[in-house]
Amino acid sequence: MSAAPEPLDPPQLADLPAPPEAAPAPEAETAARADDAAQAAGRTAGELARAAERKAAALLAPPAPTRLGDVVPAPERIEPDATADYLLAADAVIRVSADPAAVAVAGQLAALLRPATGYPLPVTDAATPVPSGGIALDLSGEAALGAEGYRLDITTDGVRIAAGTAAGLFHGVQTLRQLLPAAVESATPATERWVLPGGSILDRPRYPHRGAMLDVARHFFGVTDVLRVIDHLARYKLNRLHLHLTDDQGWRIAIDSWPRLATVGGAGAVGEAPGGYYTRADYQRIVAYAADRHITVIPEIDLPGHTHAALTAYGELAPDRVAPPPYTGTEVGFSYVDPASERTYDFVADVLGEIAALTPGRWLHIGGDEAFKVPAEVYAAFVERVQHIVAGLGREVIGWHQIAPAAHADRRILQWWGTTGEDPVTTEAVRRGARLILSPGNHAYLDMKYAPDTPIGHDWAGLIDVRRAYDWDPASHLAGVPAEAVLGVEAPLWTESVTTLAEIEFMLFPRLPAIAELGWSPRSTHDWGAFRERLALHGTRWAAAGIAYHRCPELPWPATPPVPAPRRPSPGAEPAEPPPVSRSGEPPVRPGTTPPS
Ligand code: TNX
Repeated sequence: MSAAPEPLDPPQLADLPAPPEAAPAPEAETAARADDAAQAAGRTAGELARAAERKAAALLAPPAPTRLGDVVPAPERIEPDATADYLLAADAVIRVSADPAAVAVAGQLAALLRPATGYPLPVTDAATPVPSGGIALDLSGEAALGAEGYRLDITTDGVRIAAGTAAGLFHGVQTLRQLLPAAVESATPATERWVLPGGSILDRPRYPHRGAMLDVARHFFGVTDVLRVIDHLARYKLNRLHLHLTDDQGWRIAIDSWPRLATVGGAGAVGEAPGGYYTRADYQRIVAYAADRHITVIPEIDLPGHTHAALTAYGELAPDRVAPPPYTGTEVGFSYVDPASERTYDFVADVLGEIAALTPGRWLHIGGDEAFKVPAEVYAAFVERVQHIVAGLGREVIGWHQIAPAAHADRRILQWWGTTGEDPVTTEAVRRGARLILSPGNHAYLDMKYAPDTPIGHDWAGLIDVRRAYDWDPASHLAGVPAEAVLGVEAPLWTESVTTLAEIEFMLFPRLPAIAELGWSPRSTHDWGAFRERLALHGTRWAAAGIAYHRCPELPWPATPPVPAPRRPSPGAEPAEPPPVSRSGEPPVRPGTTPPS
């Protein structure tokens, strides 16, 4: 078995070094002794006096509107302290360790908080950042927090986030954001007391792979849409964006050595929708934006099937050497590049080589699904050659679980999308060393409808309401697969019927946070009743951020979200807040989409 997920020994908050505490205010002491004590704690008497003032102000303030436990995904450990609520003041400073990656996170935090608070929130670096009435981001190298964990302490004197990595600080910032009043999501200054609930959180992910997939091939989504999806992933501590870049209906990335793939193969989409493709610069912009949010892009070139768009551009790759006309329908399984032609392997090597050169991440996804017309032995031999090409590029292979029968390749990963709880072929591949990402079609496929009347989406894997998205355990999902072979979870969004950003958001929210929680939170926190309460509170945040979401009946949405939604909800969504935006008009009906009943 190759590397197992990061070990999870259960640390206690007490196991970790305590944050540097401010010395308690020396009440009945002389000024000189107070100064000595203050200096011992690295603070002047004036600073201590201000800390005491802040403590008094916080005690007089109304309690924080958000509870420390209202975080999604649920943190590993929470210790609330009702006496320690913190009021963010207009003159608060963000102090951060003098490390470029940490300073970048501090800049992101300031950029998150400035629009709604209207506070300047200057960022300054320090050898050992302490809150001093503001927010400290401390890259302290606490090894027990792992590659992505963080510790958050909220006291009347400020907030301290400590982590061993910038990714950990970034995740801590997402938690901090969720603990502020929902109006923090507003793009314009809001009148609000920015009170945070006191206490401590210790948090680390259950799995190293927590992803979402966006199909940009069936319908094309431009760079700004993808960047916004990346923001959504970041909020919920996901760390992988899998881009399904090629399919029968469109090829979406420029390849210099095979230019017609994008210009010809990228021209169309499902139905009448416009095509499009990412230039190299576009793709690099997406990769860099994701990396700034500690998210790795996993590009997928689907092979040998789902390649009709490539064949329209280069007939030489087709078994009959004839370039077919474009395909705009939604059938699957009919196309393939010729596995018997050496030219096909030139194509694969050139394409994967160019993509690898643009992609800093370790993984190349080679698809492998639904190549129904390729005989089994030919298919396995093809996959083995492609695995070899990927290894030659210094990268690790991910493929849909159909690649299981092919010989093992070092560190290869299978992405399970079946709808049953067992599959001997996949189990056998795991026995030979493969590891798994779980995307069970009947729980994690966000292109499935929520309910029979959902205006867009499929139902071949069943209806997936929030409870169904949430109620499964990645560790025991596939019979015969040991828990150590599971790297994590991923929620794919196929876009045969999804045509706009609002529709993407409508399918992601509120289900994406459910999958995110399965990937991040310890199993001991798993509790549908508590989750639905916590998640429903986020509707107010999504409305404030202008995110379209489905107000599905299974969640206890707050009756009157206090923050108005600036954007029109997507078709089928209940209005996010009164006064309602008109739900005029029928949801769009497109080729390949079942009209709503
Ligand atoms: C199956 S899942 C597919 C996709 C479709 C999806 C629709 C997988 C690896 N292949 O080609 O878009 O179903 O739900």
